[in-house]
Amino acid sequence: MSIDAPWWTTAVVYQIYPRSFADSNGDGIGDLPGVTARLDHLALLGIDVLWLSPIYPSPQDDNGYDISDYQDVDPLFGTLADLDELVAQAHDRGIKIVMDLVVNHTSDEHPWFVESRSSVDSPKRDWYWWRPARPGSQPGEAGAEPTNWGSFFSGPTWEYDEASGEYYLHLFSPKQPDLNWENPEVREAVYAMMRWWLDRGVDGFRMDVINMISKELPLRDGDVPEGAAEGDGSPSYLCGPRIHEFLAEMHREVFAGRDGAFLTVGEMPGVTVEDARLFTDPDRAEVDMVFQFEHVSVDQGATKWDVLPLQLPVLKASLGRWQEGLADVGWNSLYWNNHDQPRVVSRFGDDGEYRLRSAKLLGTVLHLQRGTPYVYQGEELGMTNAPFAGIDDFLDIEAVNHFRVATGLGADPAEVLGALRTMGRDNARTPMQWDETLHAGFTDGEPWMAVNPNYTEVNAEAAVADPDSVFHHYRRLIELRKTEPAVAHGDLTMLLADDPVVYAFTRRLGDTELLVVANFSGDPVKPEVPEYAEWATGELLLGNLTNGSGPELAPWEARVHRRKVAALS
Ligand code: ISL
Ligand code: CA
Repeated sequence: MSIDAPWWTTAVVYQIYPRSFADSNGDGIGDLPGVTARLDHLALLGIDVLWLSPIYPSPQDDNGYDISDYQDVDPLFGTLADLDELVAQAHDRGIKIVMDLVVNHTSDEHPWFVESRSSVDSPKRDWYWWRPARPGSQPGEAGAEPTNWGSFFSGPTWEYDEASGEYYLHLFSPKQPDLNWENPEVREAVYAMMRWWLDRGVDGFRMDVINMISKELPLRDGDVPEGAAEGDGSPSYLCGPRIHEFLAEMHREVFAGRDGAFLTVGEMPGVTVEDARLFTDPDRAEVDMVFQFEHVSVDQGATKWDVLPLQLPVLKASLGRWQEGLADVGWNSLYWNNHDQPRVVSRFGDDGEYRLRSAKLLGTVLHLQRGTPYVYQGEELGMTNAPFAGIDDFLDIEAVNHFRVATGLGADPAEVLGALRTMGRDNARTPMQWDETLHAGFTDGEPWMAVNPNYTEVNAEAAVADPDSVFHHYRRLIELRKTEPAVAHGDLTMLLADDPVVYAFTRRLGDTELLVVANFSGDPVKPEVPEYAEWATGELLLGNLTNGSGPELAPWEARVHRRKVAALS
């Protein structure tokens, strides 16, 4: 069957967080030669694209998401020549490279910002968001900030610059000032930089918080949620009035008319299905797909630190709505994990007795949906959250600031720590577990962050050697996307919406129908799927138990069945 669809509809992307992937020179920090040396692991897994988290020169306030030079490599990670070598070696293996594009903000040490801050008359003053103090208040005093917004990393979004008597905007850390996309010079500089990377041979971009680049003018106070110290500025900066215009312009200026097969994915906290239809409609030429956040917020309350138990029907309803919403227009990205999320086997699975089985189940449920799957380093091994003993074990700026501010306001330190252990981003950032030698084979030196002690059991070498491992299950899932067209292109129908433990859906393309059934619990269950007895005696395309059969699913069992049906005309 020949299907006319973009190349990335059958692709799988693997995300690397370079600092935690593989260290080649013993300084304890992962680097580019380390990645290159491990490309065969990725080739064996069968992925098509590698997304590299930022490797640019950076003061590392937010581990590289604070960039001080967009057109070089931080010595921590290597050189431009190392990057060229990685691109060449990846291309040799048929793997594309997607760079992280962090252009909502720069580092405060980027020459653009240094120049901007140097004087109110600087030609680059307007490249960032400078504002005077709130009328009637004393510049620099608490409450004098131009708006009442709280930042993602605690504290106000405004930093006072004594020299000029004005404030600059930073939605994230004070070392991450927001660029002013209203200024056409900013946009042109960003597009030129993107073209430079494509000319160098990279294959696309993952665009950091790209739905925050258009701010609604004038900037104004946000509502203050109950119990919060600061206002919610998000209505002013999420999917602002010019966001579609900017992304269409970016596409025109950077990609239009260029030969090659590229991938663009926009990270978009707070994006709705309706917005995403517009962003990913091929006729509008903005981005290929977006990262939405709804399904990784179902276990969170008013803030991410307000941890709620997973309710499977809520998760299913969310993912099901995105499947339906982007069925006829646009395209989904599919992910459980990235460098900002806790490990999924600890979050939605069982990282104890059923670690292997539940990790495979989660991979199955995700990869059998319609969209482009993303695998985050270590997910293919079933890596788990880390046993952080105390606050000193947390290194992420978000965690460190949250602990300081929350306990300063009187929160119980034990409770704050509990939330950090469950939701903290550090869980994703412990070093990749390669083998059972000291520091899991990640480094010959002292790792920048402690290795999860379970590496003696959970590591790539053991997983590759074991045909029943999570690794080989992911390898089979990735292969299935290429060999069974219904996986990439079939339509999707959710089943058993209210079932508290069974995740079930069908996929259909032509005369092929697939059924995915998965038991999200430690008890056996009979799925109430219509005609399941027949399905169960038919073809088992893939499962996470060697001998899965019969009408009942074992604890954390997942099955993919296939049957032939009358083709829809
Ligand atoms: O993890 C989060 C904090 O609760 C998210 O809100 C995260 O900050 C958001 O998804 C944006 O993430 C991206 O931009 C940040 C950077 O810290 C993250 O690592 C990056 O993925 C600022 O550049
Ligand atoms: Ca290193």
